[in-house]
Amino acid sequence: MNLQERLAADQVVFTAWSGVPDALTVEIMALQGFDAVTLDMQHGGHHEDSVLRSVVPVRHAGKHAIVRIPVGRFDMASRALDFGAEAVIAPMVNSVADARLFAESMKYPPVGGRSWGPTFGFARMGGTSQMDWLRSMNTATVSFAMIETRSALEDLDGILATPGIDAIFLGPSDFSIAWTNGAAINPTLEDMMEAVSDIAARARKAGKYAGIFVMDAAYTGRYVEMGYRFLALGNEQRCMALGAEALITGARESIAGRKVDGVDADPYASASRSGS
Ligand code: 3PY
Ligand code: MG
Repeated sequence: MNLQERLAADQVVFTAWSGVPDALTVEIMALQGFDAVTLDMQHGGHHEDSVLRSVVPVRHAGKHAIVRIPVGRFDMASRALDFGAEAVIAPMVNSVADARLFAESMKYPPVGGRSWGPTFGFARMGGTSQMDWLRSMNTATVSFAMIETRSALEDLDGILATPGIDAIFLGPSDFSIAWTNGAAINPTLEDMMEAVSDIAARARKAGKYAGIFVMDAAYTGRYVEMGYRFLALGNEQRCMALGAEALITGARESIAGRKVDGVDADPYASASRSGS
């Protein structure tokens, strides 16, 4: 199943978040247990060349390749699709006008104005007939409009009603900054959870999909209960930090209390005892 079919089937989809613009690193992320990898061009280091190269290991691992474009770079949305991405996440879609521009770049006529030229994507996605591609791609690709400001919230129904917008993706960090008028950054701010829940409900009611960036894995169940199905998890830094912490903790626990030739096997235990 492609990403759109999985979301239509109401499946939970977990995406890794990649900010290291290197196809070998993306390959490692793609080979973990995620369903998809999102290549981040907004705050991550990905750029056109790294996206062009990184879609390959993601698809090779049987995962969905997704790109988050920089703010307002709707030209890059079409290019990401031409490179073989299945979905594009556009940050800071703050109005119906933004949503229209995004949809225009994501969908072929008559829905939008995407220009023809899937130079890499056609072969990467197993295309066989240009007409089939033209006919199928408007539904097979997923456009996620990011909701992360007060103006986006005010225009939510219009954004959801925009032809060619398939889904919303909530950015809880920016949303918390907007929610508190710049007083705080707290992606799990309890005070905004009702709004976070309402956004998913309104998206689903409009027949669109809802996604969110999960900053704290413990909130995942709550988000799924609210109606979010597309859930973005950690980037390379977070995965490495968690993995390294688990490894080093496991190794320390394993040697704690053991002696080698009468000396503590745990170098940190001896070091702290000697005061160094
Ligand atoms: C946000 O939380 O603002 C994001 O953009 C997450 O990716
Ligand atoms: Mg954001």
